[in-house]
Amino acid sequence: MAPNDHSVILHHFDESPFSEKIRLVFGLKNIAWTSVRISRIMPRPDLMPMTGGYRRTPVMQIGADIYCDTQCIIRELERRCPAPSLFPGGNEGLASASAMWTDKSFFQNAVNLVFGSLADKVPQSFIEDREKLRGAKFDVAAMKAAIPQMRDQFRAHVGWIETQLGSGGPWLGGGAMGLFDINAYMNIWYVRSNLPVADELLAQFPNVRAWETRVRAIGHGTRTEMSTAEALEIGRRATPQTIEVEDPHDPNGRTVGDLVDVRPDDYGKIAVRGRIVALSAQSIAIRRHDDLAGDVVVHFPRAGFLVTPAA
Ligand SMILES: N[C@@H](CCC(=O)N[C@@H](CS)C(=O)NCC(=O)O)C(=O)O
Repeated sequence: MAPNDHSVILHHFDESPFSEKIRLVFGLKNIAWTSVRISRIMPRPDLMPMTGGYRRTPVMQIGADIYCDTQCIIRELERRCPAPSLFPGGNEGLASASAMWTDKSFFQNAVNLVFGSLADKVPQSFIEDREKLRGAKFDVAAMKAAIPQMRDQFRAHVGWIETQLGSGGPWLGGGAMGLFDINAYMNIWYVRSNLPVADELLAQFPNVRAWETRVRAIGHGTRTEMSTAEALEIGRRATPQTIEVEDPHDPNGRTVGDLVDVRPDDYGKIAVRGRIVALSAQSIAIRRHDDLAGDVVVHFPRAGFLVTPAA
C-alpha cells in the first residue's frame, strides 16, 4: 500500500545509533512508519534539497515538514502520538535533558571505542566523509591508542545506568519504559552492534544486561520501505502544515518572518537559511524554498544549535 503524504518517513541507515533511538520510539508507540534508507556517507542528493544542507542522520519527514535532530523528532512524535507516553512517570525535563549526556560525552566515548577497535577496517571513504563532518581529523590510529581509556570511560557511563536500574527499575524512570531508557540504550546498542568485546565490557552489569533485553523486545513498530526519490516527490507535492507561532520570551527578540541561519554547534555545522515560522524555547521552524523540494518547513531543536541573523 502506498503511504499517504502525511505518514511518518524516517531518512536513516540501519547502522545509525541515533536512528535506533527513533526506531525504538516507533516500537514503543507502535507507529507504522516509512523507512527511507540513505547512504552512510554523502552525497545524499534527494535529501539535501529538503533539509537545506543539514546532513546528520536521522531526519524525519512528514509531507513538507522536515524534522532535524533526534531531540526535535522525538518531541514531534510525542506531540502527534501521545500514547503511550515517553514520560510515563513524569520526569519529562530530566529525561529530555539526558540526551545532553547520552548524545554527547557518552556517544563520543562510544564512537572512539568503536572506531578505535575497528581501526584498520574503516574504509578510507568513510574516514574522509567524517573528517568533513567534524571539520577535524578522524584519527583512527589515535582512537586505537586510546582504547584503554575509552574502556574506562565506557564502564563509568554504563555504571550509572546499572546504579539507576538497581535503585528502582525495571526501567530508568521507574515502572514503565520511556525516553530515559531509549537515550541511554543508544550507545549500548551501538557498541554491541559493532564490537564482539561488548559481552566482556557488560559482563559486570547484570541489571543493564537484563534491561537491554527488555528494551530490544519493544521492536521498531511497523516498517515499510520507500526510495529517496519517492520521498522527495512527496515533499515536493505536499504543503507544510506548521502554523505560525511567536515566542514573546525569545531572549533575542526574534520574530516570525526573520531571515536566519540555523546550524549545529558541535559537528556538521552547515547553516540552513530560512524565514522563521514558529519559535519556542525548545524549537525553531524555518520556511525555505528549493527548486527540487518546493516549499518546505525545516524544524530544529534549540539546545545544541546556533541561530544567527542571515547576513
Ligand atoms: N544530535 C544529532 C546527532 C546525529 C548524529 O550524529 N548522527 C550520526 C549518524 S548516527 C551522523 O549524523 N553521522 C553523519 C552522517 O550521517 O552524515 C541527533 O540527535 O540527531
